[in-house]
This record gives sequence, C-alpha cells and structure tokens, in this order.
Amino acid sequence: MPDFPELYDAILNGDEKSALQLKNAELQKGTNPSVLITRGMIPAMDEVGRLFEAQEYFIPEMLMAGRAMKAALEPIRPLLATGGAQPTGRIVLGTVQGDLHDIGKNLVGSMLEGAGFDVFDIGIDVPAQKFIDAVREKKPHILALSALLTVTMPEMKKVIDALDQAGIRSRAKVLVGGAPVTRKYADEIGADGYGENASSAVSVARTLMHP
Ligand code: B1M
Repeated sequence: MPDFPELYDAILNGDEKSALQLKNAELQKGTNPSVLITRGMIPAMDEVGRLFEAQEYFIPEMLMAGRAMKAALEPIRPLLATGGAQPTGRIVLGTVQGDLHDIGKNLVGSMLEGAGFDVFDIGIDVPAQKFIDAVREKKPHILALSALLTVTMPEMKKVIDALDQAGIRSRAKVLVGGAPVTRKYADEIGADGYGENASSAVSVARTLMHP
C-alpha cells in the first residue's frame, strides 16, 4: 500500500484534477514534497509501467497517467529547486534523441537546481548535434543525459562519440541516467558518472565537480 493512496490512485487513473488537488492538500498539511514524490507519485508511475507490461494499460492510459503526474509534479518542482545553495556549477540536461520521456529528467533538473547548479534543460528527443552545440554555447561543467527506453540508450554513446569527434570531450563531464541505464552500461560507453535516481544524480554531479 503506497503512503498516499488517494494521490497514488489519482495518478494511476489519470485523474489530473484530483491529483493536483490531493497534492495541494498534502503540501498544505506540511508533507515534505520529496516524500510525496518518492513514496506516493513515483510508485504510481511504476504501477502504470507494470500494468502496461501486463497489457492491462495501453498508450492512452499511460499518457493520461503521465499527464496527471506532470500536473501534480510541475508546481512542486520549484519547491525542490529552492535549496538556497551557492552556485555550484553549470549543467546542460536533456533526454536523448528518439525518447520523449521527460518526467524523470525534469525531476533530476529540479533536484540539481535545488543543489545550486545552473541547469540548462534543452528538452526531449535531443539529437547529438544539439548537445554538442549546447556544450559549445553554455560551456557546462557537466552534460547530463537521460534515456528511458532500451532502444534509446545507445544514443548516449552517440553523444559521447560526437563530443570526441568534435574534439570537445574533455570540456564537460558526462552524467547519464534513466530507468534502463546501469552503472555497467555507463562505464561501457565511457560516461564519467551514473545516477540511479534524482538524488544520486545530485551527489554524483557534486563528485564530478570535485573529483
Ligand atoms: Co513510456 N515506457 N513509452 N511513456 N513509460 C516506460 C519507460 C516503460 C518502462 C513502460 C513499461 O513497459 N514498463 C517502457 C520502456 C521499456 C524499455 O525500453 N526498457 C516504455 C515504453 C515501451 C514506451 C513506448 C515505446 C510505448 C509505445 O509507444 N509502444 C513509448 C515511447 C515514446 C518515446 O519516447 N519515443 C512510451 C511513451 C510514454 C508516454 C509518452 C505515454 C509517457 C511519457 C510521458 C512523459 O514523460 N511526459 C510514458 C510513461 C509515463 C512511462 C512510465 C509508465 C513512467 C515513466 C515516468 O515518468 N516515471 C514508464 C514506466 C516506469 O518508469 N515505471 C514507461 C516516473 C519518473 C520520475 O521516473 O523517468 O524513471 P523515471 O526517472 C527517474 C530515474 O530513471 C532517474 O531519476 C528519475 C527520478 O528518480 N533518471 C535519471 C532519469 N533520468 C535521469 C538522468 C540522470 C540521472 C538519473 O542523470 C543525467
């Protein structure tokens, strides 16, 4: 049983309005936003994924649940980003080409902002060349890549190879993450860091800044 069953159900059922209301009610009660996300909202998305695999949910249900999750999550993100920390470093963040998933990426971005990083989120379905252009333009300390699909994970390697080919691999550390990504895969493709979730992305990013 999830910790916030009504919010969990609202997301699972793709009920955007209720998800927003229930999230607001919890925040008014003083519930910690991170607890709400990790113990109520993410478990609902995991269940959506399970139901999709079991062919009990299909694309429309997954889409609606994604919308409800985003509706409830977006107003919380600024709360995660107000860590009051001193500027720590610059990060360019994006979801790789072919991949439209952005909920986890957005959460990672907010947590990084909360830890004091300047985050330039360049969106979803980002081609390797756009990452290269962003590294040249924004001069980030870290390039952060998200992938949620097994078939889009190789795009991360393409980005690293493209950095190499452009002669700018040493300009930014590459941090990778997303549900199918593993530390082993990150090592194989030559990434500098791997974050299993949003909070580990923050601690790895800090380590990459001060190796
Ligand atoms: Co998609 N989808 N989806 N989907 N979807 C998954 C990922 C899937 C696991 C569902 C399943 O089968 N169980 C499966 C992928 C299987 C695989 O390849 N391994 C899948 C599939 C198959 C697909 C489609 C191919 C379905 C189809 O069309 N047949 C399609 C692909 C579209 C595309 O991208 N080209 C598709 C589409 C969609 C929607 C558009 C409907 C919607 C996305 C809405 C959106 O993002 N705006 C959607 C959703 C909602 C999901 C699930 C249900 C939930 C994803 C989510 O938001 N989770 C998902 C199942 C699941 O994850 N359990 C699924 C909550 C989020 C907070 O977690 O994104 O994992 P997550 O992020 C985490 C960590 O991964 C990590 O930190 C985050 C916070 O803790 N992390 C990083 C993420 N990025 C990081 C970067 C880092 C470090 C950590 O450093 C840079």
